[in-house]
Amino acid sequence: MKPIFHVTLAASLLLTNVPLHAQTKPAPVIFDTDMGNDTDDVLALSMLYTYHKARKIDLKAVTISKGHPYAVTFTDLMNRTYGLGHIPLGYVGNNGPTPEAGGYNMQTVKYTEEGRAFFTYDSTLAEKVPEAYKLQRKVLAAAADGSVIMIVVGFSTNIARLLQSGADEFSPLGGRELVAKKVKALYMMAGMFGTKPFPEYNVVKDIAAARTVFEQWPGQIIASGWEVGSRLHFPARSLFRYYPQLWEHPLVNAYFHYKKMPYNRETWDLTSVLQAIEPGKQFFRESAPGTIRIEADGKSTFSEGGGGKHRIMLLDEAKIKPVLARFEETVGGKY
Ligand SMILES: [Ca+2]
Repeated sequence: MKPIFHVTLAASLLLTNVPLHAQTKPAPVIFDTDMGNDTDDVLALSMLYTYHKARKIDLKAVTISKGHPYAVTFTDLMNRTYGLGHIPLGYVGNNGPTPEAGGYNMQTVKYTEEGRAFFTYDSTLAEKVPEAYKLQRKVLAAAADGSVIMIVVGFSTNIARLLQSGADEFSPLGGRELVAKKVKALYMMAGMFGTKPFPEYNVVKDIAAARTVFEQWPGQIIASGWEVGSRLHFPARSLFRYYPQLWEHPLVNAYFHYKKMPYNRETWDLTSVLQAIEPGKQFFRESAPGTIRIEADGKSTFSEGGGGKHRIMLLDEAKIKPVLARFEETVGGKY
């Protein structure tokens, strides 16, 4: 009987060879991105794929806030490349911010070498997917109360539209009530809270939407200001290690298109993903709660206290190395 026992034990170990965290239900996540304006969006999305495959999260939707249709086309190529082509996409529409093509979306999907195309793509996909805030409403309506983690690493356009939305086929609740009921926390890469603040890109491209969100969001907001990710430079060499396909992989292809290699890009968007999904590891500190305000010119300020529900992320010098190491792993598909 002994050998049989061992075989059975080995088989059962194989069957149960899943990480401990998989035993809890993965957290539903909505990722909102201005894909195409900088490479940190691509890296941040690949981190989410890693968490999704490890069943740490359930990536319910990726919504696009860049008003160029190839942002959707490229994001779909990314989803399919990672075997996640079923994850729904939403689009801000061609009237969204930054309607120019950007640095890699179109260049990557159309890329050829010696006449050979590397990728298949759907140039008209943006016309077929739902509007971003509608998809967000659909996901929120179907989720458990207080469960959804929202990560916004572009403009506030889509989530301002979500807040201002009315009852529809998905929910009788208005946007603000729906968010209050379903969203656990909103993690945003937005603003600049360091010394000599300036109007930060994600805010300044749609100031009205950013004001709407910071004034009306009913729940917690954890903001990663420009000053956090600008101190963390993604080691481009790790792409060679984790993505030996190089140009034949859309992530590397996009990274190579965006700037002349080699370069270690700032990791603004990755900081919000890391803090949203692994807050317990304390890669960053969070300030005491307070209020973020957006001035008319797009500058952002944060003041502690006053019963506010906003926090800003803080980075200690000693955490720079461990954060970068975690970025490399999770971008590279290693949980
Ligand atoms: Ca971004």
